[in-house]
Formats: sequence, C-alpha cells, structure tokens
Amino acid sequence: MKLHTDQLREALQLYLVMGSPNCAGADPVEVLKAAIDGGITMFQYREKGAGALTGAASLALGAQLRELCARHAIPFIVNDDVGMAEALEADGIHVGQEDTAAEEVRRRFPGKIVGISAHNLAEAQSALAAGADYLGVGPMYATRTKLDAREVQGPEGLVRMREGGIRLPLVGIGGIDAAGAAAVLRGGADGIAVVSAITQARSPREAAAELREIVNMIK
Ligand code: TZP
Ligand code: MG
Repeated sequence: MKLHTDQLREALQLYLVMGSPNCAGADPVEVLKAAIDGGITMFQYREKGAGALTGAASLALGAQLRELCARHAIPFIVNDDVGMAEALEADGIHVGQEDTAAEEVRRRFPGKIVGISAHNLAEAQSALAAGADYLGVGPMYATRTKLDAREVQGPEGLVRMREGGIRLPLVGIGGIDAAGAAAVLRGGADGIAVVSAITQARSPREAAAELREIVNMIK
C-alpha cells in the first residue's frame, strides 16, 4: 500500500520500530500484537544489534510480523534491507545515511513508502530531492537502543527543519517516552517513532495506549 501524504502523516503518528533484540526475551510477535492492540499506527522491522537474527531466521520472523501488520492494516516497513523489503512485499523501506543511497531505493521501489533518516536541514533537503516520502529525525533524546546514534538534537532539530521549509512528513525518534512525546509533536513532527518505550514496558499494550492518547490529544 502506497499512502497519500495525509494518510502517511496519520500512519506516522505512533510508529513502533522493533526487532527481536529489543524484546528482552519476550516473543516479538506477542509484543507486536500487544502494541497493535494498544494503538500503534505503523511498524518497522529493524532486526539489529547484539543477538539479532540473520538469514532465514530473520526472514521468517519478518514474515510473521508482516502478516500480523497486514491483518490489522498497519503499514509494514523494513529497515535497511532492500532484499528483505522485496521478499516480504513490505509497504516500505527505511534507510539511514550510511545505507543504500536514497535515490537508488526510490528507483527500485517506485510504489513503496521510502523513509530516510535525516539529522539536519541539509540531509533533509537531499532526502527530499532523492524522493523520500517521510524523514526520521533524531535522536530527540538520549537513547540506549542505538549505540551509534548521533548527537542528541532535541525537538529543536525538527523546528529547524520546519523553519528551513521542509514540509515532508516527519517523525521524531530516539529516547521518546510518554514524558517527552508532546514536545516532539509540538516541535513539528507528524508522529513519534519509539522502540524501548513500548518493547521494554511491563505492558507494551498499555504503553502504546498511553502514547496514542498523547498523540490524539495533540493531533
Ligand atoms: N534511530 C535513531 S535513535 C534510534 C534509532 C533506531 C533508537 C530509538 O530507540 P528508543 O528505545 O526509542 O530510544
Ligand atoms: Mg540503517
């Protein structure tokens, strides 16, 4: 499913990003089910970090998560892995600055959602020129999930992009929890992307529901 810009803005409202290493031993399928119950609006399969599955095992988990998203009409995005996005017939792909070039991803997937990580206005402008559908902007706050994360830029990073004329759908990422979510949305993000605030919560369903309530209050 390729969404129109306004649909994409809505889908980005509560974006769960996750792979098995983020689930602290819990079954990622169960975590995703709970998060969907709680009200997430988009999902990214990001199988990365210590203990990450590879090869057929990673693909098999991706297929289960993909299926679950399809059943609930949640857009399913694959992080980085162009081949997996193809194999799973993902709705989209998200790439960082160090991954496959945005132009190439755009060319290869004319019909899919293409998300690009951008850390400043210059990166945002070149992602826009490359044909990105949305940008991931971060880290908003300190994060323990991504060890090679860039310097924290805070919601001000979003403000700078909006002031610089970026109208593309934007999602903030990095260290966002219920306490920090509102500032990200008020900074100009269409939504929040979270990993640990949901996957590491005692109840991923309740955590997602609480975040969704904050989003609904502001949007
Ligand atoms: N990109 C920038 S920060 C980050 C990614 C994937 C990790 C966000 O994880 P958390 O647990 O929400 O801080
Ligand atoms: Mg990447």
